Amino acid sequence: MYIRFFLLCFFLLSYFVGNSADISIFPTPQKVIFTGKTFSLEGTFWIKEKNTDPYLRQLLSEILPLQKEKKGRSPRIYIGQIKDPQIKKFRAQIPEISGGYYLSVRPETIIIAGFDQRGLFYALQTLRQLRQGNRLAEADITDFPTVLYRGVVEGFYGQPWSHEDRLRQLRFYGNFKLNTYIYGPKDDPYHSSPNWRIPYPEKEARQISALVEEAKANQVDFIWAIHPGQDIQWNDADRQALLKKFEDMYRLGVRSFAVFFDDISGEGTDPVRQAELLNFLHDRFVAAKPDVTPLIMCPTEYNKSWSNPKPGSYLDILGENLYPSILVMWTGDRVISDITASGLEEVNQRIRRPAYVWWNFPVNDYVRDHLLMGPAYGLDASAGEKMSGFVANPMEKAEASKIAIFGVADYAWNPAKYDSEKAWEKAIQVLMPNASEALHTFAAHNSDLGPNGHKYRREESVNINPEIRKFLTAFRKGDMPAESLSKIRTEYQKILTACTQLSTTPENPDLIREISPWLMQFEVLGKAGLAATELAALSPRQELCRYWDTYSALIGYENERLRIDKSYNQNPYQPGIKTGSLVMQPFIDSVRLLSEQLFWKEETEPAPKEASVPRLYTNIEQIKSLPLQKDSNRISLTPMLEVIRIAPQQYLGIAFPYPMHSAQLEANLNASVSKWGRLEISANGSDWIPCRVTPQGTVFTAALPDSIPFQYVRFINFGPAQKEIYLKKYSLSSPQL
Ligand code: 14T
Repeated sequence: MYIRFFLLCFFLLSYFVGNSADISIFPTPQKVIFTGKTFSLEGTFWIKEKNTDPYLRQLLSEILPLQKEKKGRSPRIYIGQIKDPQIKKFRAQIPEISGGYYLSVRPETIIIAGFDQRGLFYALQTLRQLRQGNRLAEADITDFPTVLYRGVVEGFYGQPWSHEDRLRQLRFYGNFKLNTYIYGPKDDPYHSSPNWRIPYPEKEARQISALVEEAKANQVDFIWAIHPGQDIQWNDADRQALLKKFEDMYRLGVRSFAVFFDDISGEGTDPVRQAELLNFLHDRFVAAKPDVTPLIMCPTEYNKSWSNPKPGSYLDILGENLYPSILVMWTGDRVISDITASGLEEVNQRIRRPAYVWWNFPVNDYVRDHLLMGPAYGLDASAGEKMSGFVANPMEKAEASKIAIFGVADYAWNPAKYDSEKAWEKAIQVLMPNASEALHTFAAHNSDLGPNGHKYRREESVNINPEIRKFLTAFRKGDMPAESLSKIRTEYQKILTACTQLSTTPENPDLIREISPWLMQFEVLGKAGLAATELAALSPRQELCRYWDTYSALIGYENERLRIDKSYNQNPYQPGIKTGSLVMQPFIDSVRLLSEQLFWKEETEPAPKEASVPRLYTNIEQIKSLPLQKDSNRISLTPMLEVIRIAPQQYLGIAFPYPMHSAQLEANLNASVSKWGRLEISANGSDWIPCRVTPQGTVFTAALPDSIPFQYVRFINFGPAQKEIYLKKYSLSSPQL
């Protein structure tokens, strides 16, 4: 009895001792016991079995010094899968799930037992993390993934990842136990309409084969996705074209496939046809080959807010018609969405299977001027059991996406124990072990997306934010809490130090290359922040010269910021470079504005508060939170990638805070609108005057008259039917802006 009690105490104690030592394994294992002890790797290791898989032997030798024969006190290694005789004794300890493993590390014996080849590979990844320099930590680990398929879907709009990006990704996935990479970049012509029917050119084909190989070596399933819905004909010719393309890809080595029906309109959206096609591909392709894995499909109604809730509609039809083996993707309650257990329960009922989660984070194709490098949070600890897979859609910047992907690896392996903050810290250390503090500072201030059409936001600058709020509240009342200001100053100083470190570190050159324009902007932010804190501390009455110098310096940095914003990353969607946009930049703007007010007070008129600005004017719910983009002399609705449904009497336009005359409008709604659409202006928002437009394909322009001042301009559907448009361009230029 007593002995048992002592044993229990011993185990509990050693567990905590082990945890407090500096060992952390990622993704977080299901069950770990550390003894708290480590032992030296000096004595070499031997494997008794002669016929250990050479690939495994190679992997193992990269972690431990191996020898063929027993010499002296060298520890013995047992390595194998559950079916192998050499680990028969340990069978009971191995979780019977693909990827499951049992790992026991002691100075006398090391047991590396996988349920399957993948489990064995994962046991070795864990073993690598138990090594600390020349010592190995003693441990007993029983581990398996909670979510079966875990990884990344390269599914964003914009420049697809390069071949080298992808190779680096696949190695990273192997290291952190992700087993899925879905290839589906929207801007690969051979993935989407109309060229999905055409085989890849030779070079691209060879690269895909190379990726398949690299994926295999890292125990990752390479899944090739096709996106045929925008122009698919529901006839035998297109069905055969798809089959043929799959055969082409099979010949290149691909063994896993997906079909995406997202972001399309028209004929292709029919759920009966979609299910028929998927079932056909299953029968004729998947079932006919010995080594092809179950199909994955992305539905057209891939999130709750876009799905018809009526029983028996789209999702229920898929649920009923699709073979049970076919996996169905889902982004959550919205396009960009946190993931909840209850949300999944709802959709699972309809699609009659556990959803395969497509998480739209850290994808930034709708906020391309921001980097999303903060923690991956908003993932329900209890949702793991309710999904068949979990894949993240990343940024165009592959290396920078790894921070979030690391979080995804940790979450999907063990959702119940996921700690987004810890995973974030660890990811940063993994990406830049020697400059982690600098990367930490950069990532902490490059997390939020800014205002966007999806209303998805992230925390940013969380440690300093309370101090900044406190300071500004006091400063607005005429106080100047010096201690608070000094803390803020230190943070901007930290930003500058981080910039120096990041731009000189030899670590991770690919990451540095990707973030380099943001790094330039970050440095300007640091300098402007220092100038702002200095300005805040000065009295315009007593220190006029210094006040003026500091103010001028601040304006100089402001101009530098705008120059960078206008020179780099000039994509047509969200051009520019934003950094620290939630907290650190607004602090600078506020201090500047308040200082100006302080300075002008008593001298002359008070400086104008922020003037009211043009607003989006629409009654279409789908786009109500879409931000406007302001340029010199031009204001635009932010272009959108999604289909916009515009019902009769619905409109989209701009409302101005002052009367406008002589403006030039240019719009491209990707539709010919002359039969049902009209451009109108109004002075008061109730009496409308139609304008003459000049159509040219799907583009139309209009010269808005200078005889009639107007405060509203709108495009309205005056026809009897709902129409589908895309917001490719909608901008108004005027010298008044
Ligand atoms: F298939 C999906 F699950 C999905 O999310 N599709 C796209 C995806 O390729 C894109 O990267 C992501 C983020 O922009 O959103 C989906 O596409 C959209 C969604 C929209 F709401 C494209 C335009 C939208 F307006």
